[in-house]
Amino acid sequence: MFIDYAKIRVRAGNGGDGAVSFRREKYIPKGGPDGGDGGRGGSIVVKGDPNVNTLLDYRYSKRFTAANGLAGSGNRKSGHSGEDLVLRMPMGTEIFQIMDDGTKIKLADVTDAEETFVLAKGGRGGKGNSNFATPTNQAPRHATPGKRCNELQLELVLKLMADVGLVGFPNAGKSTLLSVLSAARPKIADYEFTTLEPMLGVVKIQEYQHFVMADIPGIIEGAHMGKGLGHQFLRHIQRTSILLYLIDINSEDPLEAYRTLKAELYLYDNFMEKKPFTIALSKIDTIPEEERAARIAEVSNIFAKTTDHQIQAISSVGNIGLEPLKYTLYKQIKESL
Ligand SMILES: Nc1nc2c(ncn2[C@@H]2O[C@H](COP(=O)(O)OP(=O)(O)OP(=O)(O)O)[C@@H](O)[C@H]2O)c(=O)[nH]1
Ligand SMILES: [Mg+2]
Repeated sequence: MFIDYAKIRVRAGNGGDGAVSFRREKYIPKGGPDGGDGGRGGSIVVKGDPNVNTLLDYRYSKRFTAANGLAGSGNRKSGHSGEDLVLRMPMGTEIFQIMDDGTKIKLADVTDAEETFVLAKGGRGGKGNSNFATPTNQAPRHATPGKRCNELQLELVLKLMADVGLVGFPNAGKSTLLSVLSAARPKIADYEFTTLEPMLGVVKIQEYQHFVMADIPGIIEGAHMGKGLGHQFLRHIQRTSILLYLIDINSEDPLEAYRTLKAELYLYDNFMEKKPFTIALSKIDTIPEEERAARIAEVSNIFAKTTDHQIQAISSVGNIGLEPLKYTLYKQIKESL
């Protein structure tokens, strides 16, 4: 199951207490103070993991506590530090702390594999009484306690990391395109809202050259207000480098379709409009061959009046125009970096 939101509670480990102790040795009646320091508590650390794709784990267990530091002991022995607790999260996870008044503070943005962030630092250990001996007080009887750590409430929001975001009405052929360009096997069917969860696919250009494309559920007018499957998936294309608008060549009004999609993205997030994009007309195999070129030219001309974008005509089923599309996208990604 794909889960892209979770709330959890974390607590770093408390510091161990400092010890009060005095040296006891044969023939030394009055030993000096030798209480050791407490160990540091373990921290709560988050690490980006490319093998984790969902926040599912954080749906089921919601409380995470790092180990406490141990108390110091005699002979100036420091207590052991508590081990850090490492939480592995998918790349693209944003972590917010929810404050008591409900406001949120961003703590981390997990974007790279193996990158770590300390979300909550373990408590410092207390000082043993051996630290407090002075010329006037050679037998101090006090030590300090370790620092106690409070629980933090965190919100985890996953925004998938992809280079290209596929945008289109339901049934436009987005999942089919992803399935022919990559090894991803999304569900495909001849009805709307087949795709219910975002999916990523790696599109290979050549060895060492590839990009990641994200397929999301179809968008309809009003999506930004929650219509259809709504805006809950739009965030997964929020940080792609570019967008690919996919428009069925059989749409009644392809230009209007494109405008509606663009408007929905803009209403969701103004920044989306600034992203570079490519427009592709899908399913051109459904137009009889003798009419095809004319129909493509007709639609391209309509678009040419309002945008200087080249339209790419493709068919995932008929394997038409897919290679040029791949190269166009790849080039656009490189240029956008
Ligand atoms: N003839 C033809 N049919 C296609 C092509 N691409 C997709 N289809 C068909 O169009 C229907 C919808 O395809 P999907 O890939 O599921 O469409 P989608 O955009 O992912 O749809 P949602 O997930 O509902 O938003 C399926 O029946 C596909 O077989 C194409 O290039 N040519
Ligand atoms: Mg789909």
